[in-house]
Amino acid sequence: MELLIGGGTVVGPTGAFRADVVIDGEKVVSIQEPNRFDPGRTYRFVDAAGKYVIPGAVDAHTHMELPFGGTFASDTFETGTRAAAFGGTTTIIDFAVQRTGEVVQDGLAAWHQKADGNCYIDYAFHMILGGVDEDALKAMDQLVAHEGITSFKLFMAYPGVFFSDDGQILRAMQKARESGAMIMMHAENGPAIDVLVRQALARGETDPIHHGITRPAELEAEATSRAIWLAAVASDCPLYIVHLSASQALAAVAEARDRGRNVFAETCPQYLYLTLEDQLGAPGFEGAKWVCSTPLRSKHESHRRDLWQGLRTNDLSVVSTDHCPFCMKEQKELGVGDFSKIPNGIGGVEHRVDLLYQGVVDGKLSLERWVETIATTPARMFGLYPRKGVIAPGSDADIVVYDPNGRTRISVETHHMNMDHSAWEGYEIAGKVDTVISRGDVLVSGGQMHGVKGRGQFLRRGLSSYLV
Ligand code: DUC
Ligand code: ZN
Ligand code: ZN
Repeated sequence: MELLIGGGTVVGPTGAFRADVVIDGEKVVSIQEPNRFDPGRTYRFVDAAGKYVIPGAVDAHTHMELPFGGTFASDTFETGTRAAAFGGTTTIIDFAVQRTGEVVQDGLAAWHQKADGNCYIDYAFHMILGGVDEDALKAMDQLVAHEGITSFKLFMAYPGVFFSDDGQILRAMQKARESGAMIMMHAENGPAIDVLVRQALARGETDPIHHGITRPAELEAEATSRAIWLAAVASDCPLYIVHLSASQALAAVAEARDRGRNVFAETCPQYLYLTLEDQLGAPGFEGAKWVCSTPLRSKHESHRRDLWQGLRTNDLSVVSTDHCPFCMKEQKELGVGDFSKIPNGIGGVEHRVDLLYQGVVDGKLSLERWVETIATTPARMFGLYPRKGVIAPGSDADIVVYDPNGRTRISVETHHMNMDHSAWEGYEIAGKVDTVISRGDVLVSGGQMHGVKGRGQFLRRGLSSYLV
């Protein structure tokens, strides 16, 4: 029986209009004038009166079970995708990992094994390259041609762990340029950061706030510029800067885009709302909850204002979470007395749709731009469009009914992520995820999960829609 989402306002990047959406099986079949449904047919009905009907959100940056700092990110694909669904995200793109010294295809196979049969929502992978050598370069072509993986993350940070030097980066960019793949860059100058970290620890500066102080905005800006120029040398290789947090890095991206370069960037909710002083600088060891890289920036500088502006001007095209949760107990605690040992990451896969909707309520984003940055652009950026990211005939029926009259209060008591704290404890949002539909299944309604683990499918991705 067809499913009809009736009486709502359908929102997409180009506008919002009253319409009913009809779903047959896993696909959207029509978007039609309200109340004009065929009287001779019976439908299952989702009442969207007074609510927004938006494409299921696509989180292009998550790290389920990431090995990091001697431990693993605390959400599995099971717990993480379930939490994502509660928050209105119906697709994640997670980062498969090639550890240094490991064969790329082995790293990918291990990631499939973690995810296969465990996901509540659809998922795809980027590939982290922990070592660019001849084999890895060949593997890039193979992954693009045969595995549906068309983006590769490199690190200018974390020497000895994921770090690639400039020569390795250039070679990977040249390879990506040939196939049309996207290079995703963690842009921070790791060797310089390591010097500052050692100096701070030698001075006895061990609290979590020093994680942020030793990763200054200048070293994000420097690495971002260097990545942009290396991509230019690689004949304008497509480049996507992940988790951009600093105004100076944003300026480098904006300048490159003004020069017509294939340069894109994302930011994350934590950089739009949270700060070095208020969160990372919380008393005692509390600040460890907000240790992530790139770090939260100072509230006395213009970062947050500039990031919101960058979202409006499209110099920031995407909002992802960089969901990388660690519990305080036994995980973040590894860094008591030495901030450099705190596993880096914030969990937020459940909250991105709400947190960005608050930007609409606050007048910082339009309704259309909200949908574009959380759903449509990530789908287009990473080769999932038009299957994902849009409500259109033929697209997957991944749909969120969002209630602008509802309220959401974020707390560890009510979230679904596998974390013993919330980075967003007490945050109130003037809106609420009402119903979440994934490939035609009503996954979440009435605050309950109706889906089962393992229903989520692996998505083979094409090339980015933004490249000519
Ligand atoms: N940043 C984080 O905060 N966590 C995992 C890896 C990264 O780049
Ligand atoms: Zn990163
Ligand atoms: Zn990340």
